[in-house]
Amino acid sequence: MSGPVCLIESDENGKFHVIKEAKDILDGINEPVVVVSVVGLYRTGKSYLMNRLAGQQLGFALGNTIESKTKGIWMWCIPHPSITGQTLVLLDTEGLGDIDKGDSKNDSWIFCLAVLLSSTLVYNSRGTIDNDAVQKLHYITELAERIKIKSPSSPSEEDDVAGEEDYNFVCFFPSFVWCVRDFTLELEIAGKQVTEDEYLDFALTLKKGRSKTISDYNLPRECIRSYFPSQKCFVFLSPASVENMKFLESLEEQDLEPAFLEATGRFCEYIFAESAVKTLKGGHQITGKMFGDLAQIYVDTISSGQVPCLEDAVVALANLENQAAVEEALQVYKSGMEEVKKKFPVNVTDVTQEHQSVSSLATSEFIKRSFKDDNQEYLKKLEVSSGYKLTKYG
Ligand SMILES: Nc1nc2c(ncn2[C@@H]2O[C@H](COP(=O)(O)OP(=O)(O)OP(=O)(O)O)[C@@H](O)[C@H]2O)c(=O)[nH]1
Ligand SMILES: [Mg+2]
Repeated sequence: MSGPVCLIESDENGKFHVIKEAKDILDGINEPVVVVSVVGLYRTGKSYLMNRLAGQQLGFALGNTIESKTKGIWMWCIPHPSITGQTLVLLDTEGLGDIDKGDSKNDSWIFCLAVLLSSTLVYNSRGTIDNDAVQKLHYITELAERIKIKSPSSPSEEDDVAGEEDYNFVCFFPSFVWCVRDFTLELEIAGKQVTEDEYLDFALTLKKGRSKTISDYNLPRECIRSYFPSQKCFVFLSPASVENMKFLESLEEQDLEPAFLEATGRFCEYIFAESAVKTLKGGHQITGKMFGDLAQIYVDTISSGQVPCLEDAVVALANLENQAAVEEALQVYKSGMEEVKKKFPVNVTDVTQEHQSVSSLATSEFIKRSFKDDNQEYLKKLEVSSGYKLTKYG
C-alpha cells in the first residue's frame, strides 16, 4: 500500500461510513494485523508521529495552519517492520476538541472507534500531563456508556466466576501509550529523577476523599488505570529549532533535534516490539480482511444509533468468516474431486478412499479459518454441501 487512505469518514449528518477503497485494501490482507491508533486534541502532531512510525517523511497529511487537518479515521497498512507475516495498520484520527467543528458527539465516537479497533492506543498531547491534560481526556470516562461488552441477547446463567471478567474492559481494550510532545520540564518529582512511566504514574495518582471535586479529579485517572491492560509514557522534546519548525515536514533526519530522534526511536521500538496482533473478545486474532469487516460492523452499529457491543461483533464477524470458510473449503473439495474424476473409471473402494481424503482436506481448511462455530452450524453446512457433491460425483 503506497500511502494512507481514508478508512472512516463522517458525513454532513454526522453519520460514519467505511470507505470502499480502504475496505478493498483490507480484503486483500490475509495476514494477522497489529493495529496502532493515535488519538488526541487537534493540532498536536499526531499525524507527524504516525509518519515516524511508518518510517516515512510524508504520508498522513499535516497542516501548517491552526485549522484541524485530519478528518475521520485514516489508515496506512505497511508490512510489520520487525515481524514477518504480520501487517502493521496505522490509524490516524481526527483531532479532538476543535471548537470550530463544535461536534463533541463526533469526537466521542472517533475516540470510541479508535479504542474498539486498535491493539495499541496512543494518546497524544502537548506540554505536560497536568490536571488540565487529564481532564481533556474525558472521552475515556464516557466509554462505559458507549461500549457494551455483553450482548443483551446472551444468556446470563453461565455467568460463572470467569464470566465476571466479561464486564471488565481491561480484558479487551488496547494497551495505552501517552505521548507528551514539546515536553520542556525536567523528569523530576520531589527532587528525584524519575522515568517517563513513573511520571505518568504520578500524574495518575488518585486523591483521597469523597467530595464531588475529588471524584471528578479521580474519574479519568481511574478509567485510564483500570480500562487498559498497560500504561506507558514517552516524552518528546520539540523536534527542531524554532526557525526550522515551519518546514518540519521537509526536514532531513540531520536537521531534527537528537533528543527528539532518540525519543521517537525508543517509541517506535516499543510499538514494534510490544504491540500485539489485534484480537477479538475470546482471543481470536484477526486478519486485515476481518479488521475491515470489524470496522464495518462497528460503524454500521453506531450509524444505526446503537451502542457497539464486543460480543455481538464477534458473532457477526464469526458468521462472515465461517461462511467464507465454508466456501473456501468447498472450493478445495470441488477441485479435489475434479482430480479424482480424471482418474475414472476407478473401483468403489478407491473412490470412497479418495473422497474421504479430499473431504478431510476440505474440513481441515475450514477449521483453519473458521472460529466460534460453537454448534458446528457451518461445519454441518460444509458437510451437507459436500455430501451433495458426493452424489453428483459418485
Ligand atoms: N511544536 C511541535 N510541532 C509539531 C510537532 N509535530 C508536528 N508538529 C507540527 O504541528 C503541526 C500539526 O501537525 P500534525 O501532525 O498535522 O498534527 P495533528 O495532531 O495530526 O493535527 P490534526 O489532524 O489537525 O488534529 C504541523 O505544522 C507539524 O509540522 C511537535 O512535536 N512539536
Ligand atoms: Mg492529523
